[in-house]
Amino acid sequence: MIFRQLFDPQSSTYTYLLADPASREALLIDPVFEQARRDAALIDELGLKLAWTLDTHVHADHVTGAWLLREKLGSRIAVPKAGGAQGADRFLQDGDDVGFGTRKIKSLATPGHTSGCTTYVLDDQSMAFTGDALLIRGCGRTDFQQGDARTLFHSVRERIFALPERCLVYPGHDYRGLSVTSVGEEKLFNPRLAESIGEDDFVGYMTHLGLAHPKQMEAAVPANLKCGKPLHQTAQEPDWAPLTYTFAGIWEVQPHWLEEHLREVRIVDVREPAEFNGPLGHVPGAQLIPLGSLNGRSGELTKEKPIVVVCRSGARSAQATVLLGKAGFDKVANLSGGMLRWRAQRFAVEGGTE
Ligand SMILES: N[C@@H](CCC(=O)N[C@@H](CS)C(=O)NCC(=O)O)C(=O)O
Ligand SMILES: [Fe+2]
Repeated sequence: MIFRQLFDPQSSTYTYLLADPASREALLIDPVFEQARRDAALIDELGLKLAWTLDTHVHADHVTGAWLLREKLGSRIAVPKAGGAQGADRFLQDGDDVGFGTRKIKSLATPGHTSGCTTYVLDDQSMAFTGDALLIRGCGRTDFQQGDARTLFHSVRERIFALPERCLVYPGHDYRGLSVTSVGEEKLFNPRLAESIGEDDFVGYMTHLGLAHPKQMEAAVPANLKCGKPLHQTAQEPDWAPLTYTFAGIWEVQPHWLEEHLREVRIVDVREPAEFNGPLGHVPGAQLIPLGSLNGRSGELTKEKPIVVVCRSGARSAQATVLLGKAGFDKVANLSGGMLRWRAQRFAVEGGTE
């Protein structure tokens, strides 16, 4: 199986990508709205087709990417029925399966952090995605969204701890830099829920957590009750060229587009002078500003025309797009593959040798 654990640093949320290598069908558990573009780029680069997004619960601290990914990629949305969210394609109940290729995920109702919390268990019980029911050496709070400590205690002890001890536990969040645990490990070492701890001890612990409400809660909960559909139109994707967004976070333009639109953009070549005038030559009309002096010389550029940045292979110019973005240029893209691909595709150059 193809498996990736992705992280949103803003909310400390984990998103999980699972895919069947033969059919290339994928699903995403707990995608984050602001990371939808990143997730879509990864899915594209791995050659996958996103069949489903699944949410473990109605999140209080971030907006789900479910709606946005359905818009972008045509994936379908599955949510726990008990969470009360509207606008999904499937409403899951305890025991329901969601398939991707030859594999499937089973819903296990594990309420307590919220009343609709669901743990998703892989068909061979090798992995469980516990959302905020069970965290690594911790658990989700129980002081809002119909949270209830006694209910959570029974969900973890009777349902999650009934899974095989070898089953890896992937949580919805981690606030300390931990990434994965197992059922056996949490049974022994969870300071709130280990098998040696009683129900009343747990309830007492949870009653006195004293946490401030999540900063995004007032905006996140209503948005998540609509599967992350925004109230207002979201920021436009760049439309000055058919750009692609890489998993590394870079906007790229293909050489054949640049060749047809040379006059509409400003081309900045960030190689060294010897390379610019060397055997590879340069794109006609390109201006030379070596990467090392780009920060100091970005004042020479105007914002009227979009900027396409070029180097030998596309690596230094990718870095240059980030520098220019920080300097306030919003229409910037990297020439995919740099001069090497430009030459390989036999487009015109100034200077250089045949
Ligand atoms: N400071 C965080 C708080 C996040 C928070 O409360 N997270 C919930 C999950 S939605 C939780 O259960 N946290 C458990 C904990 O912090 O121990 C924020 O503002 O987003
Ligand atoms: Fe949560």
